[in-house]
Amino acid sequence: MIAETALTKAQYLIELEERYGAHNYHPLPVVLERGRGVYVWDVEGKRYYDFLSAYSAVNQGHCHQLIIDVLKKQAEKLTLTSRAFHNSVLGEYEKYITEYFGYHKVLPMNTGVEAVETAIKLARRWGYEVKGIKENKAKIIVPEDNFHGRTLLAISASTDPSSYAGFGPFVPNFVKVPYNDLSALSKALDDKDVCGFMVEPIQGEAGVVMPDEGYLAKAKYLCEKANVLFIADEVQTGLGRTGKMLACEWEEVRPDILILGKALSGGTLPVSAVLADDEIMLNIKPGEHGSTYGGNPLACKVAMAALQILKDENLVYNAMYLGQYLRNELGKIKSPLIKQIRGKGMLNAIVLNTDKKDAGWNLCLKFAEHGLLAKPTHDYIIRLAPPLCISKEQVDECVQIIKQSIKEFKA
Ligand code: IF1
Repeated sequence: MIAETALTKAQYLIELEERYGAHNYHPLPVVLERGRGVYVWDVEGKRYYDFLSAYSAVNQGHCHQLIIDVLKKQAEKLTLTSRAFHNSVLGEYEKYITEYFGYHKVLPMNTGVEAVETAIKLARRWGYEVKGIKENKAKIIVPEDNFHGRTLLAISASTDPSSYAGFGPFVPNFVKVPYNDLSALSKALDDKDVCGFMVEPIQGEAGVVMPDEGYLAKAKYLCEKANVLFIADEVQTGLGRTGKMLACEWEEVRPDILILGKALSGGTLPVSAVLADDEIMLNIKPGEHGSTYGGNPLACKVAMAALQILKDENLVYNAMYLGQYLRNELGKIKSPLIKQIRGKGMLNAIVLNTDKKDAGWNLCLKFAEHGLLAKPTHDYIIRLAPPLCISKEQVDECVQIIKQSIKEFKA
């Protein structure tokens, strides 16, 4: 038993998680109970700016009314049939999303990592059926320091021991090359057994790491030359986050396989998708891949609303414009603690000039004290990624919070 009386409500709820939940996370000591737009409130009623946006899942803002309305309405009607039967929303959604992104077909899944798995299966199948790779020989090239999720396949692609160590044996045939290194990629592409190159246009977990301008476009060109599929993991960078609908658009790259997730549901339920043309998609036949919840009518309705909002509310432009403004304003803060401000659109990071392991964590505690939530990655990098519906006035207020926090901060 955990005695409720001696603790604050927040402490009690944290205790419960600690006691009964697996210890696979180390959250900031804030317990949230409500959200709206760019704001979240904790159980004591304190309001915060959300500068994590559930790792970019709530680009449209928390509890967007239109998404909630659509969700409620469809939830009263029909939520899940499985794919054993047709449902009255799936086809409409498939038409909508393929026209939205300009692909022949979509394969609906739930979480981001499932969409990653799907993309790899598609690429391998294409490798065998179309490219003519010998059975079980297909290879996938991935950059180092990638993050694609937590399944055995995704961690097999990882070069971060905190993701993969102690979980082997791993899925074979991932070829790892340095990110942003075209000559390493080019060499790896010489191998005729390679069927795909999977890349994040900006590496999120690595700390908002941006490749040099031209990297994606040249990588795409090299892939085409080598008859290898260019697979973009836009689970985090897609759907307006970086100031374009897709981050690949910054270099006018059209991925052969496009992976989406997170904000596809505006933070309401796990909805992911893989988009590709027929030559790739139709190599998977009935019974060869799927998921109980993938393509459920509730998810389909929500996804259409979530995508429509990005356009109707001009959120992509807002992300580009205010992202630039945010970096500019942060750049004016004079502090020896700040090493670099970087990012694209509303996917940004402050890199701290320190070797103290808990500096990022402690600064985020300061932010929280002043009403802004963010989370450090790799100890000294703080990601700043608010919902895309943020206003200029709100950005101004947040810059003041960040400025004040840094001023008060003692590493
Ligand atoms: C966690 C980071 C973000 C992703 C890309 C696929 C997935 C993700 C590019 C899998 C997921 C998450 C998951 C979250 C932390 C997080 C994250 F900090 F690790 F790097 F977003 F920045 N591809 N990213 O970023 O999607 O299966 O989770 O739906 O707690 O693990 P998922």
